[in-house]
Amino acid sequence: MGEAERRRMNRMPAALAPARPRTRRRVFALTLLAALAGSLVLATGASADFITPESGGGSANAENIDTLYKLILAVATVVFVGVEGVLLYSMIRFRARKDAVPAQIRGNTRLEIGWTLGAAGILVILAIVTFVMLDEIRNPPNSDADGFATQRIVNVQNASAYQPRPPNGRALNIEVNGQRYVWRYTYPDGDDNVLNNTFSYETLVVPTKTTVTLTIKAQDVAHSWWIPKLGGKADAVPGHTNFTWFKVKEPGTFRGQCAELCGRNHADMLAKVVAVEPDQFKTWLENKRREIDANNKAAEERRKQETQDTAAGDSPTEDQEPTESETESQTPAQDEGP
Ligand SMILES: [Cu+2]
Repeated sequence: MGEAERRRMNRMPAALAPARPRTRRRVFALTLLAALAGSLVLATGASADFITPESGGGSANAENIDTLYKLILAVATVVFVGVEGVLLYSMIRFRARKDAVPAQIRGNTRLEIGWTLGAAGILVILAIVTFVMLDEIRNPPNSDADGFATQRIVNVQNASAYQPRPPNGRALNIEVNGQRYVWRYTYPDGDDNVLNNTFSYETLVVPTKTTVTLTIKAQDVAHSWWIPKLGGKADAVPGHTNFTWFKVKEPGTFRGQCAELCGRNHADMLAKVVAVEPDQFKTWLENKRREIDANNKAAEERRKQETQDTAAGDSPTEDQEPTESETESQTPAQDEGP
């Protein structure tokens, strides 16, 4: 008997052995359990903010993005577990050895129409829910009654994108300017001249309960504004104005960073949003204004001093020119010389 023949003979009893339903059921149960456990580990609650978007600032856009993501993830998990479950069950339950003739079944029209309509129905429902929620994600709400007093948003120059604004048209509109490698924030002051506005770098201070709209620009290369807990990213592109918004409920600090590789020190381009109570914000804004004014005044004095010094002599070394009395006292001494 040849080697191949013997192997074939040895395999025969196994192929003909009667099914062992209890073992199969146990394998199936264990597999299903593993699949369920796996999907639970991947599910939202077990790993909050790990696979789902961050939120927590109370800003409706970030919350809605997060909710929408979790909703779709839940539906997808149910579909995944269902499909994989049926697949694994069929593989184990109807497993057959070589040469077995499978049951001859042709298509089941009712079943096929059923799962086609089912899948389409799930997609339609998800699409409707998405479009309903998209409105609250894109369009800012009004500030709360006890929020910071804001002005009407005026049209931004060179705005080439749609600027969402609250129903009453009022918001604290702050310009975010990306530059290598820092974020600059310009706060509104009510007049058309932006050169004398209050500004800050890196840390953006905002009032709570107030709709903050951001006008996002870049002055050198493309950057990307991103504070994960306050919503999605917004690209800062030279020559183009982008918009986003947020409305923070409670005071807090929200960190982020530039999300577009913009050069050697891209990693240092951090951003921080500090939300404070509206009256605290008012005080901060006034203090910042005073600080900037004081610095401007000091710079002006220095400039004036330098102008005077330059007028007094042609070169800086001549600034230390001896005074008249010194000159007089020196001159006779020189004259007394031999
Ligand atoms: Cu950058």
